[in-house]
Amino acid sequence: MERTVVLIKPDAVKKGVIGKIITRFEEEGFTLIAAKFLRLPDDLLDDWYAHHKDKSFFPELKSFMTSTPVMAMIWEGKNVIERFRVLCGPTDSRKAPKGTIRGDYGRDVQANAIHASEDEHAANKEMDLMFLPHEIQEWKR
Ligand code: IDP
Ligand code: MG
Repeated sequence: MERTVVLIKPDAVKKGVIGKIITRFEEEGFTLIAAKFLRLPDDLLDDWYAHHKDKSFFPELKSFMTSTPVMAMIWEGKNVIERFRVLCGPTDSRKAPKGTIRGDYGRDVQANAIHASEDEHAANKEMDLMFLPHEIQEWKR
């Protein structure tokens, strides 16, 4: 079964909407198979956002992403990668329609409430960076 990695980012953690975001995924019928609440290490962020490491906004992005702990999760289900990207909405929260997670809870292009893996390659990389094998629970809803 397909898996994706989600981070509930510091802006959404500060807003107190962790539960509301998780509820959306539960109501869609997806299965939570791993979760932890942690402050992201600096070197993990370098790997996670390697595609942005030369951008001018990278230092600010890192300080935003470490401003509170984040809720990191793996979710499982049919087409979960694509489905979660749709539920999140576009990167820039100001352009994200109401009803999407970023449209409802995000603020701008950086503080956009949530991360969800872009594709299977990213999902595999992010699972390896974030979770140890014994932290992933195999179960069926
Ligand atoms: P995605 O999260 O929708 O996949 P990416 O382009 O992979 O978007 O960017 C990763 C994260 O980097 C975004 O979610 C956002 O928090 C941050 N980011 C992207 N572009 C900008 C920017 O132009 N300014 C500030 N932060 C940005
Ligand atoms: Mg991305």
